Amino acid sequence: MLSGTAVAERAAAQFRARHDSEPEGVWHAPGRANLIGEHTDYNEGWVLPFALDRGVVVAAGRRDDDALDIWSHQADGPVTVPLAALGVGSVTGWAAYPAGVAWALREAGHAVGGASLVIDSDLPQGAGLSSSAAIECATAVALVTLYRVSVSRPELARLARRAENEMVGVPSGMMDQYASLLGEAGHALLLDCRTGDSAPVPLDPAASGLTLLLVDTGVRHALTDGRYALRRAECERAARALGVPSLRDVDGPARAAEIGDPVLARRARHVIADDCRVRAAVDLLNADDLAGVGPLLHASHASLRDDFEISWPQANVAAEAAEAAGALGARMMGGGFGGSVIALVPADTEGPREAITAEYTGRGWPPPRFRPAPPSAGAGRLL
Ligand code: GAF
Repeated sequence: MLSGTAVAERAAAQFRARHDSEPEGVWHAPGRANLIGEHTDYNEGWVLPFALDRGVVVAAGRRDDDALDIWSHQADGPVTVPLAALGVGSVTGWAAYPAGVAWALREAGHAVGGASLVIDSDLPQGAGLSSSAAIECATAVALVTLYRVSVSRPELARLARRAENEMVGVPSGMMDQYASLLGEAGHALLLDCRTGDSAPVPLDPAASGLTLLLVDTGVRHALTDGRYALRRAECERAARALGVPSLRDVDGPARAAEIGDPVLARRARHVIADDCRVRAAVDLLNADDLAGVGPLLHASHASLRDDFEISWPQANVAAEAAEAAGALGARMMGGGFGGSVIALVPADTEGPREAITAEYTGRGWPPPRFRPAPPSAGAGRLL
């Protein structure tokens, strides 16, 4: 994988080759990891994600023909679409993410015009690191800067999410776009998904002699495959069964037992308990006790595996092997059914890495990929 700057330079070179002109700028938006709070965002609860040091870049320039011309290093292209033709269903596949952002900005009344966009990335797709939100957010910061449109970061995050919900058709929550746009180096982002209020929370693993290690299990997932939407619908039914607007409004996981349907009761128990774990994690981080978050990660994984039922064998093996080899806690991360595990490990990561790799090779699985995940800055301009 290339570094962020090398990817930005490759995108700029590709822009020159495609358009015979300099890009007006190159913008970057990171992928995200999530420390804790999974499937809580669309239940109007709390999440604690952070921005990664990898992401998506967009080399961009304005056009005077009121069209979008989109090319991606990671996809077949280009896709060209007149702005006037943008609407739900007008663009499908990967290009729906950037085109959807232009559509959402214009729907909100922002005077964004035509643009040439060359997209590149050093973030693996399908690894649960939110490459789709990174495309949306990099496009969003590029377009508003090109057209000198003043939009706050929270509003940009809401519009990027609208693009994903309506143009792509995934009923995702707001966590990924907020993390990508509002993340800060050395911090996680506490986000209240009902109010949209957010606050940075100190998260500096190196200062505690620790590392947040991402384990890409190699199992690919897509939020578009219907299983994410099914969980969301189950949570809505669980909230109705409890007579509350959303699961956010339930005080503690014990109340889930009031739900007659055992599947819905388990779904609710996970969401309510993970909301509690987010707030416990914030208290620990504010008390400079990152190590204390380890048991919360362990409990969250068990809850995602047994109650929410979205973990997968490679994630379970990675989390268990990491903890057996000295991790303070580990859990599956993201939408589920594939992607990455996040493990809180000692700064010397070799023991857990070797243990996980040995478990994988012993089962005949391809070895996983490891990436340290230092909490990094949110989206901005690179060149
Ligand atoms: C995906 C979604 F896009 C997020 O909104 C969130 O629901 C997450 O899965 C699960 O916590 O990343």
